Amino acid sequence: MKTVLYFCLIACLFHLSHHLQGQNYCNIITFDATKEWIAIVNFNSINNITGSNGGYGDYTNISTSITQGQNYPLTLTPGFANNLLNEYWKVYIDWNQNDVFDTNELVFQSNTASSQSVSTNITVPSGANLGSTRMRVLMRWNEPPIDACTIYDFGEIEDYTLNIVANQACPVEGSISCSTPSTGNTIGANSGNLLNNCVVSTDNAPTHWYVFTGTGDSLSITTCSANTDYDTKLFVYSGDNCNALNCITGNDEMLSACSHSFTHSQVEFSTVPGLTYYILVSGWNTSAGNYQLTTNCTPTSNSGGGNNGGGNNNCPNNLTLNNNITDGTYEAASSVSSDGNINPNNNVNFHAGSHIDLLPNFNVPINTDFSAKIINCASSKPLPNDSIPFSIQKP
Ligand SMILES: [Ca+2]
Ligand SMILES: [Ca+2]
Ligand SMILES: [Ca+2]
Repeated sequence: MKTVLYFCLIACLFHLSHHLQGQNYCNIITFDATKEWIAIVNFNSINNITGSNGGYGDYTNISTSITQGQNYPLTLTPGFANNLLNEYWKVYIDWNQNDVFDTNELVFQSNTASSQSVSTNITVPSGANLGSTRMRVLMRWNEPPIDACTIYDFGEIEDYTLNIVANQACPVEGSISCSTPSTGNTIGANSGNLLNNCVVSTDNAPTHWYVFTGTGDSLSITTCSANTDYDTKLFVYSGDNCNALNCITGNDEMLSACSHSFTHSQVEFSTVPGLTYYILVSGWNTSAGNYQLTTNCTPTSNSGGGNNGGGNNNCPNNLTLNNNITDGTYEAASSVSSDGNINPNNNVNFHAGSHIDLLPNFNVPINTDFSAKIINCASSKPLPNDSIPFSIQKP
């Protein structure tokens, strides 16, 4: 029945390649949208009701504004000429605005074929580039669309424009990576004074925000540089969005560790793969100026024996701590999911390969056990999430 439609191959190829001329995005070629098509695209303020567009609907003149870090519902509805048919969907958004729908920019794919509407929620990445970009909706009969560009047989594609705007609680300058320095100037920037103190006071200085997606490495970030010309502070938070951030670490002065100025700052912490970290470049009191952020990622390694090589997230067989701790048994401290200090009287979570230090004033209740829960590690001895005892060395 549908084979006859392949006869229009040449005509359709010509038609669509002509239709898409002048666009930077990959061309798309569909063969037939006479039996089924994209009928409704509903995303934030977009509610576009259409019939068959002959395989491609260019609705880039229709746009909606969406905010970094926020969620938006998306509902897609197929339309049919006659019988209901089962359709698969994919949606891409070019978050980094490089005119390519990268594989990690697939924001939705339906798992089953359906003749009904499908719905999902789209989260705008905190590090999505600000400004105008493209959303592409693909619908294909009976089989999932292969990618954002590949030729297929029955269905339709529609393009829309999205305007990415900053979250005013933490307007993000961009993403930082493991090894590429970032430079900026905070003079005249928004203040980050809505946040609670995080290790050091947050003050009222103008701020810049960055995001970093966890790699599992230990990440160090410093403003120590000849290109930094003011008294900086650095803060690191994690969270789903910047309206609900958790303090990871903060620093004001590097002191003698920075050869350029003792007022520059440095933080280091273990990252959880895939977790979003918010990096706040701030200043002491109301200080502002030029800065250079230098980043360095190193595979994490724990302080004890038994780890099967650094950075591979294998569960360690045992851990030892080389700290100046008095004899006795110990109650573990607050959950830490990264390198850091253990605070008194809590239990400890940390990631395989993390390094932890006990503070000199670590509280040691008598007759209590000290244990750590190893999470996010790969081997079976001990099992992930098993608690294993620390071996504490005598001073
Ligand atoms: Ca349509
Ligand atoms: Ca892209
Ligand atoms: Ca400082």
